[in-house]
Amino acid sequence: MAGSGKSALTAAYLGFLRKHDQDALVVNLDPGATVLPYNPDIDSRNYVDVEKLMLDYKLGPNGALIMASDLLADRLEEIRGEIEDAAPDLVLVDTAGQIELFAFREGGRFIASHLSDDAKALVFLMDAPFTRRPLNFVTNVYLAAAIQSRLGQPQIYALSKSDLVDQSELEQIIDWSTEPESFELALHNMDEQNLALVSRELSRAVTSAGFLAEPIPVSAENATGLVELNAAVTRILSGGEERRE
Ligand SMILES: Nc1nc2c(ncn2[C@@H]2O[C@H](COP(=O)(O)OP(=O)(O)OP(=O)(O)O)[C@@H](O)[C@H]2O)c(=O)[nH]1
Ligand SMILES: [Mg+2]
Repeated sequence: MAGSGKSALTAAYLGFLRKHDQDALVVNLDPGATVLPYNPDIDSRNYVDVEKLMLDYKLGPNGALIMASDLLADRLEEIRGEIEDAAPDLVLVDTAGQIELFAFREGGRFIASHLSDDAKALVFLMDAPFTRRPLNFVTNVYLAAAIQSRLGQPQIYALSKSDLVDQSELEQIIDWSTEPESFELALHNMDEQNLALVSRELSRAVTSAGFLAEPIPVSAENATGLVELNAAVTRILSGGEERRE
């Protein structure tokens, strides 16, 4: 989701990888970004100019970003070429905040599958302070499932900004993710029982389809959880985990 900490985590993970002498490359796929907490090796802003699209085509910011995403897809061969020339061990790709751009439109889906022919893993961020409320948890679970079914890449769940919530709240979110009964109990204790009922049915649909895995608490602020995140990424990229295409 927008503002869930994607760019901050990209910066923290990149720092972690480089500290451990890994040859990592970072790609900024957000053409609308103004300030980034890392220095992109490959930058979508070198390929499309969102401000110019707004002016030239009289578009609003979202219309311009949609157009930018389609234009980027058209230039994917060049971006792929930049990655292939650098031949790094690992490429971190930071996506745009507008989730529908990347996940739900053809351009984003095309980029996600064709950016590289090598193994890929998608890290879905669940913003921990947001996710601690049961209805927000359902929203995240649904978005995660929608992305998984659209992009078809192996997916890792990270609980971002974990420094902003208590340990007990983190444990509760993890319980909700791994034990559907514990989430149903939380819904049962909610005041808005009409919403709880809908949420229960929605979450049952997703959990019974096996979409959710245990989320990994991470903090870009404190650089915590990166060992665990890296282990999960490595497991998928080295083929240790079955790919769901
Ligand atoms: N305390 C804390 N704040 C964080 C953490 N990660 C990100 N933030 C803050 O959350 C805000 C959004 O972070 P970004 O990394 O820009 O989030 P994003 O998902 O890249 O945002 P968009 O690209 O705009 O969708 C910033 O103010 C960050 O400083 C974290 O681990 N801990
Ligand atoms: Mg960002």
